[in-house]
Amino acid sequence: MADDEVKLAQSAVPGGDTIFGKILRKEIPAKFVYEDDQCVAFHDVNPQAPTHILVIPRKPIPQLSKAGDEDELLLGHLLTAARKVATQEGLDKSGFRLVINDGRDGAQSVYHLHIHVIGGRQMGWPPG
Ligand code: TR5
Repeated sequence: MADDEVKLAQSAVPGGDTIFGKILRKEIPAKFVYEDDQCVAFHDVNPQAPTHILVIPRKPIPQLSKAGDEDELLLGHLLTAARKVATQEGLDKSGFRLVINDGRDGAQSVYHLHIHVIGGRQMGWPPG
Protein backbone atom coordinates (compact mmCIF):
# COMPACT_ATOMS: atom_id res chain seq x y z
CA MET A 1 0.00 0.00 0.00
CA ALA A 2 1.34 3.43 -0.91
CA ASP A 3 2.44 5.75 1.92
CA ASP A 4 -0.13 8.40 0.97
CA GLU A 5 -2.93 5.83 1.26
CA VAL A 6 -1.72 5.02 4.79
CA LYS A 7 -1.66 8.75 5.66
CA LEU A 8 -5.18 9.08 4.26
CA ALA A 9 -6.28 6.12 6.38
CA GLN A 10 -4.69 7.58 9.54
CA SER A 11 -6.68 10.79 9.12
CA ALA A 12 -9.93 9.11 8.08
CA VAL A 13 -12.73 9.50 10.61
CA PRO A 14 -15.38 6.81 11.05
CA GLY A 15 -19.02 7.85 10.90
CA GLY A 16 -21.38 9.69 8.59
CA ASP A 17 -21.86 9.49 4.87
CA THR A 18 -18.98 8.39 2.65
CA ILE A 19 -17.93 8.58 -0.97
CA PHE A 20 -19.23 5.02 -1.37
CA GLY A 21 -22.66 6.16 -0.15
CA LYS A 22 -22.64 8.75 -2.94
CA ILE A 23 -21.66 6.04 -5.45
CA LEU A 24 -24.49 3.80 -4.21
CA ARG A 25 -27.01 6.64 -4.58
CA LYS A 26 -25.55 7.39 -8.05
CA GLU A 27 -24.64 10.94 -7.00
CA ILE A 28 -21.17 10.08 -8.31
CA PRO A 29 -21.03 8.09 -11.56
CA ALA A 30 -19.52 4.63 -11.31
CA LYS A 31 -19.82 1.64 -13.60
CA PHE A 32 -20.95 -1.33 -11.56
CA VAL A 33 -19.25 -4.53 -12.75
CA TYR A 34 -21.63 -6.51 -10.54
CA GLU A 35 -24.77 -5.66 -8.57
CA ASP A 36 -27.63 -7.40 -6.81
CA ASP A 37 -30.17 -6.54 -4.14
CA GLN A 38 -27.56 -6.49 -1.34
CA CYS A 39 -24.32 -5.23 -2.84
CA VAL A 40 -22.53 -3.58 -5.76
CA ALA A 41 -19.00 -3.83 -7.17
CA PHE A 42 -16.95 -1.26 -9.05
CA HIS A 43 -13.33 -0.58 -10.04
CA ASP A 44 -11.06 1.01 -7.44
CA VAL A 45 -10.04 4.51 -8.56
CA ASN A 46 -6.42 3.82 -7.51
CA PRO A 47 -5.79 0.22 -8.58
CA GLN A 48 -3.00 -1.71 -6.84
CA ALA A 49 -2.96 -4.49 -9.45
CA PRO A 50 -4.19 -5.07 -13.03
CA THR A 51 -7.58 -5.97 -11.50
CA HIS A 52 -8.75 -4.14 -8.38
CA ILE A 53 -12.47 -4.12 -7.66
CA LEU A 54 -14.37 -3.14 -4.53
CA VAL A 55 -17.45 -5.05 -3.35
CA ILE A 56 -19.62 -3.01 -0.98
CA PRO A 57 -22.92 -3.74 0.76
CA ARG A 58 -25.89 -1.48 0.10
CA LYS A 59 -26.33 -1.41 3.89
CA PRO A 60 -23.97 1.28 5.24
CA ILE A 61 -21.93 -0.82 7.70
CA PRO A 62 -18.89 1.38 8.45
CA GLN A 63 -16.36 -1.40 9.02
CA LEU A 64 -16.21 -5.14 9.65
CA SER A 65 -15.68 -4.71 13.40
CA LYS A 66 -18.96 -2.73 13.58
CA ALA A 67 -21.01 -5.41 11.81
CA GLY A 68 -23.50 -7.21 14.01
CA ASP A 69 -24.31 -10.87 14.41
CA GLU A 70 -27.48 -10.09 12.42
CA ASP A 71 -25.21 -9.30 9.43
CA GLU A 72 -23.93 -12.86 9.20
CA LEU A 73 -25.89 -13.71 6.05
CA LEU A 74 -24.94 -10.41 4.42
CA LEU A 75 -21.24 -10.96 5.16
CA GLY A 76 -21.44 -14.40 3.57
CA HIS A 77 -23.26 -12.83 0.63
CA LEU A 78 -20.44 -10.31 0.15
CA LEU A 79 -17.87 -13.10 0.06
CA THR A 80 -19.98 -14.94 -2.51
CA ALA A 81 -20.26 -11.75 -4.58
CA ALA A 82 -16.47 -11.30 -4.38
CA ARG A 83 -16.04 -14.86 -5.65
CA LYS A 84 -18.43 -14.17 -8.55
CA VAL A 85 -16.58 -10.96 -9.42
CA ALA A 86 -13.22 -12.75 -9.35
CA THR A 87 -14.57 -15.46 -11.67
CA GLN A 88 -16.19 -12.88 -13.96
CA GLU A 89 -12.83 -11.11 -14.25
CA GLY A 90 -11.03 -14.39 -15.03
CA LEU A 91 -9.04 -14.37 -11.79
CA ASP A 92 -10.16 -17.83 -10.67
CA LYS A 93 -7.67 -19.49 -13.02
CA SER A 94 -4.48 -18.09 -11.48
CA GLY A 95 -5.73 -16.89 -8.10
CA PHE A 96 -6.46 -13.59 -6.43
CA ARG A 97 -6.55 -11.87 -3.06
CA LEU A 98 -9.43 -10.51 -0.97
CA VAL A 99 -8.66 -7.76 1.54
CA ILE A 100 -10.78 -6.07 4.21
CA ASN A 101 -9.01 -3.20 5.96
CA ASP A 102 -10.47 -2.34 9.36
CA GLY A 103 -9.82 0.83 11.32
CA ARG A 104 -6.65 2.90 11.64
CA ASP A 105 -4.13 0.09 12.07
CA GLY A 106 -5.80 -1.77 9.22
CA ALA A 107 -5.29 1.35 7.04
CA GLN A 108 -9.00 1.77 6.32
CA SER A 109 -9.61 5.09 4.56
CA VAL A 110 -13.29 4.83 3.59
CA TYR A 111 -15.70 3.97 6.41
CA HIS A 112 -18.19 1.95 4.38
CA LEU A 113 -17.36 -1.76 4.57
CA HIS A 114 -15.73 -3.04 1.39
CA ILE A 115 -13.91 -6.11 0.15
CA HIS A 116 -10.97 -5.47 -2.18
CA VAL A 117 -10.78 -8.07 -4.98
CA ILE A 118 -7.21 -7.84 -6.25
CA GLY A 119 -5.53 -9.90 -8.94
CA GLY A 120 -3.71 -10.14 -12.23
CA ARG A 121 -0.20 -10.24 -10.75
CA GLN A 122 1.82 -12.25 -8.23
CA MET A 123 1.05 -11.05 -4.69
CA GLY A 124 3.66 -10.80 -1.97
CA TRP A 125 3.52 -11.79 1.68
CA PRO A 126 3.53 -10.45 4.36
CA PRO A 127 1.33 -7.44 3.50
CA GLY A 128 2.77 -4.01 4.30
O1 TR5 B 1 -8.12 1.83 2.40
P1 TR5 B 1 -9.50 1.22 2.28
O2 TR5 B 1 -9.52 -0.27 2.56
O3 TR5 B 1 -10.53 1.98 3.10
O4 TR5 B 1 -9.90 1.31 0.76
C1 TR5 B 1 -10.53 2.40 0.19
C2 TR5 B 1 -10.36 2.29 -1.28
O5 TR5 B 1 -11.27 3.17 -1.90
C3 TR5 B 1 -8.95 2.69 -1.76
O6 TR5 B 1 -8.36 1.59 -2.43
C4 TR5 B 1 -9.24 3.84 -2.71
O7 TR5 B 1 -8.39 3.85 -3.82
C5 TR5 B 1 -10.68 3.61 -3.09
N1 TR5 B 1 -11.41 4.77 -3.54
C6 TR5 B 1 -11.38 6.02 -2.98
C7 TR5 B 1 -12.26 6.82 -3.74
C8 TR5 B 1 -12.77 6.01 -4.73
C9 TR5 B 1 -12.26 4.75 -4.61
N2 TR5 B 1 -12.64 3.81 -5.48
C10 TR5 B 1 -13.50 4.17 -6.47
N3 TR5 B 1 -14.02 5.42 -6.62
C11 TR5 B 1 -13.66 6.39 -5.73
N4 TR5 B 1 -14.06 7.70 -5.69
C12 TR5 B 1 -15.02 8.22 -6.69
N5 TR5 B 1 -13.60 8.55 -4.75
C13 TR5 B 1 -12.71 8.18 -3.76
N6 TR5 B 1 -12.27 9.10 -2.85
